[in-house]
Amino acid sequence: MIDIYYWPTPNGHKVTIFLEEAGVPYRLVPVDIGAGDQFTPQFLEISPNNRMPAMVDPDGPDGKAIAIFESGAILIYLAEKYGKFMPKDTRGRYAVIQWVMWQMANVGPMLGQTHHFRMYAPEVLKKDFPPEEVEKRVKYGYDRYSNEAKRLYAVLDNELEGKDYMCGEYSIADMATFPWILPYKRQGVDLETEFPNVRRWFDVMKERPAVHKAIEEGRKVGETARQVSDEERRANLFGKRQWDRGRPAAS
Ligand SMILES: N[C@@H](CCC(=O)N[C@@H](CS)C(=O)NCC(=O)O)C(=O)O
Repeated sequence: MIDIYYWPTPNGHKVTIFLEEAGVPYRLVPVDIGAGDQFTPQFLEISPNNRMPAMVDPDGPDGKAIAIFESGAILIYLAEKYGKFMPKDTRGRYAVIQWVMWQMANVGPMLGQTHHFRMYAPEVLKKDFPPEEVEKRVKYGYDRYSNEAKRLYAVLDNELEGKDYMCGEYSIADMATFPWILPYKRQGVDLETEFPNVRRWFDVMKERPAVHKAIEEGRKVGETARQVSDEERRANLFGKRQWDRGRPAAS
């Protein structure tokens, strides 16, 4: 059975949405990123960038196990293995792959930074600075990534004009992008008035039973989160480097 090294985050949801949609059995191996599981030697063996999700398929292309990290690579692998959610002709295939790459290179990293500067940076800074100073320090990143978020929503909105899904047919491009749009309110985005095509697509995606199930399964995994101090959680998520976990420091 396919093992997904997983925590209920947008990048994790992408993969479970595919597996639920395709009806492929899988097992979730929790990687509690707040508690630092992403730094264990066993996990780094399959995901050297210390990020989840990662996948181990015991039944790889040559009959041997294969490990893959990066959610976009996992989606492409699964789409090819199961012959689903990606067209087979070269033109259609690359139409989907380019939007998966767009999500991976833009939507994930930029909206991740949007979350960081709108939510986490103020939380971290308020430990050391008074509110006016926090606001001053956070403002550049806050504005920069909130604007970038809107730019990306506009790109998506244009692409969805007159279409049910990003590439016409439902595909891994939608599965990759939707989980990052789910927390749109946190990104300071108003779907209703500014991005009507995204709103329509969002509502369709949210109602898909497999999407629902994937997010629900994720919620259950989230309930297993271990108790760690705020300080430890922040260090794991925003500061820790692999060499803090036993690797020699760079000189
Ligand atoms: N480009 C990677 C990004 C993965 C990623 O950033 N995962 C986050 C959670 S969404 C993570 O593992 N964070 C742990 C950490 O920051 O140490 C992918 O799409 O798989």
